[in-house]
Amino acid sequence: MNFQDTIIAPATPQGVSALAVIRLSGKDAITIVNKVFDGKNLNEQPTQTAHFGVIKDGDEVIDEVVVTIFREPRSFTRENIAEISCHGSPIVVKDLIRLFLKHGARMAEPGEFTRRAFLHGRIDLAQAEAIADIIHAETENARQAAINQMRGGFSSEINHLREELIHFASLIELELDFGEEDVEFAKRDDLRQLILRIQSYLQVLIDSFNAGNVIKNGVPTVIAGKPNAGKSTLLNALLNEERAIVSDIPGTTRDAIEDEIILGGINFRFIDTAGLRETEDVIEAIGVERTRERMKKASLIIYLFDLASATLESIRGEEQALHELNIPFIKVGNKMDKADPALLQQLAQRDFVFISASGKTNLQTLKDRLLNMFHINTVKSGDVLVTNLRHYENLVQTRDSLQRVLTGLDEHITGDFLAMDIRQALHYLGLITGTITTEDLLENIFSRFCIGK
Ligand SMILES: Nc1nc2c(ncn2[C@@H]2O[C@H](COP(=O)(O)OP(=O)(O)OP(=O)(O)O)[C@@H](O)[C@H]2O)c(=O)[nH]1
Ligand SMILES: [Mg+2]
Repeated sequence: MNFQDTIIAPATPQGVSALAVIRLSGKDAITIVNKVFDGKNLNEQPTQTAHFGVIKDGDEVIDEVVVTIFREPRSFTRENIAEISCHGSPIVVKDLIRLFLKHGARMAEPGEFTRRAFLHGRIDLAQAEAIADIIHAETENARQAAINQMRGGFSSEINHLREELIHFASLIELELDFGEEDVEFAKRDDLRQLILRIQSYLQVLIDSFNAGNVIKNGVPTVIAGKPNAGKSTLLNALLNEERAIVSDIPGTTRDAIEDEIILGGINFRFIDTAGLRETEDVIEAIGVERTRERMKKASLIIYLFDLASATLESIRGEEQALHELNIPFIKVGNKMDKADPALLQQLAQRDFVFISASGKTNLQTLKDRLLNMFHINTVKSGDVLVTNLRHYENLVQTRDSLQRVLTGLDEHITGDFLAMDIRQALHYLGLITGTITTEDLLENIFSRFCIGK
């Protein structure tokens, strides 16, 4: 990838719309557009201004447009940018892009605009990742969490703490230069105080990841149970849609069927599965195997018991197997309309939610239970939440390295070892905001953007 080039990409989705926007960024962005723009001389216009005119290929008018220009460094990429608002026809967009390619622009790679913004110091890596999250946010909460991160989030605090730590690291390294002499430039007590301060900040961020992850990625929730328990009926009832086939023949569902709904600001992805049983049917057996795999990977299991046919003994056996999975679950007794009152009595103290999926009875109780598993408040402007696994992992690594520094201080280890652990912590902190990067990491992050971002 050559960052000297001037790049171009549509900034709006493909398809017919009232307007479409094409964006160019790079040294020649404005001059390239100026070559084909009939209106004013764009090269003489100040930054942050919009200009009406027509774009011509030779004598042929391609479209009437508005060109907005941003001059470096006052633009998103800190390069010259020209944004062309044209009519929202795929043909117009294609013809305009082809014309600009002919005049020296090249197609942008996915995420290249944002990558340039990062390379020019306009945003840090965590903010760049937040931009992708904003685009992909599916709930109000996810959007707000991403906006907060893009607007600075924990980046500035982390950079600040990192600088304080660098200060100590260099003092300790200076001590090492004095070799034999017994000097101490870095006051050990001050260092300990600083690390304790950083640790408590890191811990708040680390603890926020549980909620952050749920907010950003939703909760994959597997609906499991024996054949005919009413799993597909429940999925349909939750979705308010006849999504899965329901029948009184055990073994109806084979492939997993999934769909999402937003409850209380959280995106739940419900996965209806094949009923659990030993079976001679080869296809059904594959389905059952898949159910077991899905259950192991779920964040939550809604386990359905068929109260019309279960006994206390059979229920105990299923409960046992469910506990062994070690995954959060909700025990749901379905077909309460057909249940033996004596059985209901026996189960009363065993933490069941009783519903009738076909009668849509008590579904609200089940939904409340779902939400209660996740204590998530509405995300407000300014709340700092870690939603990104990469950030979370680096925060944990930083905390662990700093813990080694603290232990080292307690054991009065020598400066060179202290310095090593501090450097390690600095490394992980730097990875979060992108002070330290590798080509692979950048490739990995930006390739997940769409073209034009
Ligand atoms: N009486 C009663 N019947 C129900 C209830 N919920 C589901 N059923 C019936 O139970 C039968 C099985 O329902 P399904 O939803 O297909 O069951 P399933 O768990 O998906 O079954 P498999 O896909 O075979 O594993 C159907 O005849 C439903 O109409 C309920 O609350 N009460
Ligand atoms: Mg089913």
